[in-house]
Amino acid sequence: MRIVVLAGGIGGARFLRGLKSAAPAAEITVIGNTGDDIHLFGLKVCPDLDTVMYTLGGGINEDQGWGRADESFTLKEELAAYGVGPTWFGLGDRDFATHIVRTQMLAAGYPLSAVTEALCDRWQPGVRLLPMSDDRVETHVAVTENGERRVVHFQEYWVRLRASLAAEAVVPVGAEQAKPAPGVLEALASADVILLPPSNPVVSIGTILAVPGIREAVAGAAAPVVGLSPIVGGAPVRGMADKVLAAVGVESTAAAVARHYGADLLDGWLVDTADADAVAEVEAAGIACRAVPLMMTGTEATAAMAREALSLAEAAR
Ligand code: GDP
Ligand code: FO1
Ligand code: CA
Repeated sequence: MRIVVLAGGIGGARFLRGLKSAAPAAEITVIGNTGDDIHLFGLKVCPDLDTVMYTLGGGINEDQGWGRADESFTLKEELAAYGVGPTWFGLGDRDFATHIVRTQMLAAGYPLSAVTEALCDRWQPGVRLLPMSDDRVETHVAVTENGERRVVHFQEYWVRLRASLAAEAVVPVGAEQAKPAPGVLEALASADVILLPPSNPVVSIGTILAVPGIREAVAGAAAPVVGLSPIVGGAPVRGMADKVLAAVGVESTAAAVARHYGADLLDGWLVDTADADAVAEVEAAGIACRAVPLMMTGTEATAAMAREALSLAEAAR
């Protein structure tokens, strides 16, 4: 079975761990979000690709959900001693090595997809990890800070500002000109199932779908498309997805996110048992829906979610 997953960082990565356990024989292709990418200290950092790679490869900081386990921050402290920032972004010593290798390969002319494959040679994530695009896409957020309207990089909004200001607009800069990375459209066309894990619907999956051709390929694929709600009981399980959902005029409810993706894209949608009330509303929108436990408390609970998603896909086929 060929499964394609559109993934952001922490939610996508944790779901993939459960999916691998639920479907050990499946050939899994991950289309990763690169809109969170940022250039720092002359290096290209790809947080969502790295979160998937480290989580599935056994190198993740489990408590945090991002960055390396057993990390130190000597380099960051030395840079700060020179007055070189940003100080608000926590790049660790072990993590720096990944960004140095990536930047060196990009400078030598390799596309991001080839670089990601090379990095995965070390981590062996057990999935084929493709960036959504080899072209540069960077999500920016418009905010009003101290009475002044300005646009900040998504990481600055998320990490420095902790999404404490209203997101007035979320713009995936460069997405319109970007092309899907090699293998992305082919994987979608030949998939048996396409899954949208509980990832951020705006800045993770929304950004992937904003690359021209990808949304069309998902909606037009022969395979059923099933998503899992990242919103449980009217709020994001983790993070501040409600802030960026508000920017696109979507309420933070499991049903509103399903309607935002739309019946043209989704065949099925899983909501948490806490949102069982939403099932009728989602089905009325033309999307098959079931309420099942959706808290990724461990690999077994997450594998059960993956099995429910595959079962709903089978029913929606
Ligand atoms: P990020 O790139 O690190 O922000 O990660 P993603 O975009 O992949 O996913 C973040 C989303 O996953 C957030 O909106 C959370 O609400 C959601 N999420 C995190 N943990 C869980 C969980 O256990 N269950 C569900 N249903 N959603 C979760
Ligand atoms: N998230 C934070 O909240 N604070 C950080 O300092 C931080 C650093 C960081 C470094 C590398 C990396 O791959 C991820 C990092 N993240 C950090 C997580 C990342 O910003 C977010 O998970 C997502 O991009 C939000 O969707
Ligand atoms: Ca992310």
